[in-house]
Amino acid sequence: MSMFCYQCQEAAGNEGCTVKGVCGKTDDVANLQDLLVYLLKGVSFYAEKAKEVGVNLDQKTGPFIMKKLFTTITNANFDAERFEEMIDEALELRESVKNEFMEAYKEKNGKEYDGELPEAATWTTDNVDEYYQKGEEVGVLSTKDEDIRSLRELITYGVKGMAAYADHAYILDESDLDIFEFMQRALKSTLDDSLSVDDLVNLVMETGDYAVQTMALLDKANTENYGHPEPTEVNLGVNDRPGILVSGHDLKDLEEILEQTKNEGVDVYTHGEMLPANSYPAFKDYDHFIGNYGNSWWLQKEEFDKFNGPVLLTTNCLVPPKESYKDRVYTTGSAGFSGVSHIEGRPEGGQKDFSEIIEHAKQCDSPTELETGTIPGGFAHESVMGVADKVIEAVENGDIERFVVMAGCDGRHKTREYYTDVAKELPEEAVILTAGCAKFRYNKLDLGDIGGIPRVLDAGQCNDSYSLVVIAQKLAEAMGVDDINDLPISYDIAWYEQKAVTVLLALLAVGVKGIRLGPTLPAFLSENVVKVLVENFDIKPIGEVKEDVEKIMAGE
Ligand code: FSO
Ligand code: SF4
Repeated sequence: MSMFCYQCQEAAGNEGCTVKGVCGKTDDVANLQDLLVYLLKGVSFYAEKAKEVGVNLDQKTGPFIMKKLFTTITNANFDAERFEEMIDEALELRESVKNEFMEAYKEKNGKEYDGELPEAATWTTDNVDEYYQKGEEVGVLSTKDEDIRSLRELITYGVKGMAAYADHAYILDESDLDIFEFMQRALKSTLDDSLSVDDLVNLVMETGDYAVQTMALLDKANTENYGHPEPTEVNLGVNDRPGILVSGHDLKDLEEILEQTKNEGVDVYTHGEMLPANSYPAFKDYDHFIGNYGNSWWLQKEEFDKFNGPVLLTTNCLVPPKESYKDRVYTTGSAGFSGVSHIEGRPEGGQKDFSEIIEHAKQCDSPTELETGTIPGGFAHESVMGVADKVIEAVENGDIERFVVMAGCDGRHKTREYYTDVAKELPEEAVILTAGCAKFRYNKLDLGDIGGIPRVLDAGQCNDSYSLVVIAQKLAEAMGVDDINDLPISYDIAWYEQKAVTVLLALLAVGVKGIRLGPTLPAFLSENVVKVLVENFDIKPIGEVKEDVEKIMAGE
């Protein structure tokens, strides 16, 4: 075995990737990612210890940990060289926070610190080659107890997703020191052998609370900068000018691309998780913002080929590019791939420089048409609650019998056809609430509407699952229901990568019970941890379509 990773739903054999990732991640990159996470735990250790002696380093360590964790999410960054550099930076930062802690300790206690130090806080080398070996040693399997390992990883993945959402907010000038503090406390706790299963279960629950807080922060950042998404018919067709395709989740990157392409004779389209950008008022003023091209992330191999112009990956999900279009792929932010051009970060107070992509686009053919027509989007909390009266009336008179939350992710596996089949099988009195790339399994089916309310209400990106929570809470309030589980809402969630873990923990934190989770339960959940989730939250795996739909409609 040269690597071990089981952080996503596509883990080989639903156990773990051991030679190369199903995602395309090499063993080298997997091991470097493990070492980077390990060192971030070491940084967290000192940052938290420093608080005990009255020094708060969160402004310095929090953003660093957040940005680096984001790069280790599935399908974000495949660039070994970039990980070597990040490990260098992490060693440097750890040294600096260590010194600050040691000095403050001595000053406060009048003696040198002589407490225990975990290896993540002390290991170092000058030799980059040793990074690879060390990464293999300190990965997931270094925790021997299966339940402790499972809980440590569940917390780490929840924090990774939180880091991604916090970073999107941070880019839009919204941050929260409490979230940084929690991320560090959680990472430090995964090094602590004295913590029991119960302690770690409590920390898992706390991760859910902070997940809600982080998603709320991002919702605030997005809506304050770009307005509240409004119901929109998103164009699926193409124009005859060359275009730039923007994928991933970063709205600030899209905004700057739109600004910099004004009057350049180049159009802009969204792909995958950038689709919801079409529903924000701020982006509607750009005439050259044409619509959405293609579908879910995993179809990019065919769709990027046909787009003919440059593609910018602002975050995950990147699939190792084919040679036929590799020279047209650009990454930025947390995303990266060896041999692919990377657009550097934003200078203080300025914009990223996308001129290379814009010039590239001008040399390209216009996109090949994949489809025509439109799909509805923009049903985040503000627009759904704007028609709350209509929704409540439809529930009360039986036109809407049930809402089915089918948020989360899409993926390559054929078993995900389950979600398309559920959407088709649900009776006409059911409305699907969705967010994230899971929607691509059914958002182009003609499911009609109920008195003008579309039967698929798309709240936006995976982080906009927060909107679905707000909608549930506000509906409960308006309908005089005390417990959100008494609402006619069922949850049939599809997961893929770590942001979906964060979303799942957020749903548990607001008290949602009875979630169906698929297409498989996470490989990183041990039998006993699954038992805890079943006992406390009635989580269940998906089953057969017909049977599940019957149960969903019966509120089971
Ligand atoms: Fe999907 Fe990928 Fe948004 Fe994920 S594109 S899978 S949960 O990155 O973040 O929903
Ligand atoms: Fe395997 Fe998923 Fe890890 Fe990639 S991210 S190596 S597919 S478990």
